Amino acid sequence: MIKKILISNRGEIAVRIMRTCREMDIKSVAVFSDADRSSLHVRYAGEAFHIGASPSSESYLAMDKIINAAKKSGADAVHPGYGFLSESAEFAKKVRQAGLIFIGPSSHAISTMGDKIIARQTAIKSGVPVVPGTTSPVISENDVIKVASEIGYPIIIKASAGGGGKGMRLVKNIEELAESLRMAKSEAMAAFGDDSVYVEKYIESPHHIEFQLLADQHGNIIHLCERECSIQRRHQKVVEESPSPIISSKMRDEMGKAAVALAKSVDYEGAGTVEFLVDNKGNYFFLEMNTRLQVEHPITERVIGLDLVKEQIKIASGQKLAHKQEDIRQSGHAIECRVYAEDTENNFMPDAGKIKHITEPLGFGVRTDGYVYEGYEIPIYYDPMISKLIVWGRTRIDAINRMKRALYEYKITGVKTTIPFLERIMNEPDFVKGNYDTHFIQDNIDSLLPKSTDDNQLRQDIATITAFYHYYKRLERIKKISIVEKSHDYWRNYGRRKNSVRI
Ligand code: MV4
Repeated sequence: MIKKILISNRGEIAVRIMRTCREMDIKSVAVFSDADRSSLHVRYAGEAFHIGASPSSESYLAMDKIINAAKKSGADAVHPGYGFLSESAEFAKKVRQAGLIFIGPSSHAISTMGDKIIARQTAIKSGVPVVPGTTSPVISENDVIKVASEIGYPIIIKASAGGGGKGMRLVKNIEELAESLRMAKSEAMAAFGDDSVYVEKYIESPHHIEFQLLADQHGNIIHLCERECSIQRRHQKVVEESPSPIISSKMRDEMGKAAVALAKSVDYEGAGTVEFLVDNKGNYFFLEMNTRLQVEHPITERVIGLDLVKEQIKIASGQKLAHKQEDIRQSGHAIECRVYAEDTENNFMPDAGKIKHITEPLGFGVRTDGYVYEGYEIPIYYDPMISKLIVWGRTRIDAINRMKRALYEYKITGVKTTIPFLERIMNEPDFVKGNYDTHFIQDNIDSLLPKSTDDNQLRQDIATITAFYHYYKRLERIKKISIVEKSHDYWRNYGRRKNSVRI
């Protein structure tokens, strides 16, 4: 029995995990850095341990400090959340060596999937389709030229230690090849200390579609259907939805079975996600496997009706999955918007600072997973994501309309946020039609960012209003009457004052 869990994370995901702990009558332990003393995850937890300075390397990545805190607190288990140490095979191993339960898969599964070349080989062995390309690290320029002549240009060079787009290079023709290979290798070396790269055929306008898995310690694995994650900017997801507008039930079945087969081959345990690229002909290819709970897990929770953190904890305590594949069905439609403290008009620069005011959306079919409150100062040290807004609707269009309503209700002042940008995505005709791929934001950037002509219009309107204001003020002086009310909302008070006149 797990009675106490240390959450080795911060922000919204730490709070989200603790909420489930509370529902399961499990005590939660927070860890925090200098910058997070007044963070909500510290306030929400049963107890909290200060583990170091603000930089992650001193705190949320400091394995020994976290494990010491876990031992001191008497926790039975550690939940790593996402990011930070969640996909560190070494951390999983150290936690277990300390006699604690690591809520996640074996370090073997983590390291197998963390090495993208080994992951690709594992997918091939399990009969899961992969993009045509190399199955071992490429050594020389000639290796690359040889595979490129077999599979045809364009090709993509990827770092084996990478993932999420780091150390990737698109090669359109043989002339670009040598330089791109050098760049990919040096980028990989700088980012991961490992310059192994591999080659794939480049898929032109793919969809990014991922399958959620649950696997218990008794060899049972089920999939919880897909999430459509194609709406992203610079490899950062912005909007996710489930079901995907492009997946038929036949494809869902097939891809789900492929994902389960891959997980079986590494004796997977816990929650995991298998990512696929889907091309415009409906072919799907294994991309990566994420061995953690993901940011976008709530849309799956909403359409499937399961609390994924609760499932993770039950699995980690040795319980069997309570659901069979036949019991799993998507019900309705869920969309998630990620709200970032970023200035969309200034190249999405993070905008740290104090939250002056926040009103979160409420009402039927709306969920927010966040951690900021009025007066809270967003630290500069970590990810600028403030919250996730998740809505459900019976149909996709109901869900879109509900998301627009919820974004309208969402008010945050003090920092700039991506809320207006998300509203424009919800109003973009190709999004509404479900007609989009991974290039959506890039392809529609002009209508998604406020146009300078809008700004000019705004300036003109302000000038016109100002001119009228001064005109009426002069009339008031001359005629000794009141026209311009003090109230901002003049129309509400119209007719209440004896000496006001209609304008
Ligand atoms: C690709 C690809 C096209 N062809 N691989 C980007 C992140 C990393 N996980 C893999 N990525 C891609 N791999 C082949 N063979 C296009 C992308 C890609 C992408 C993938 C998913 C979501 C958004 C993306 C944006 C640009 C490129």
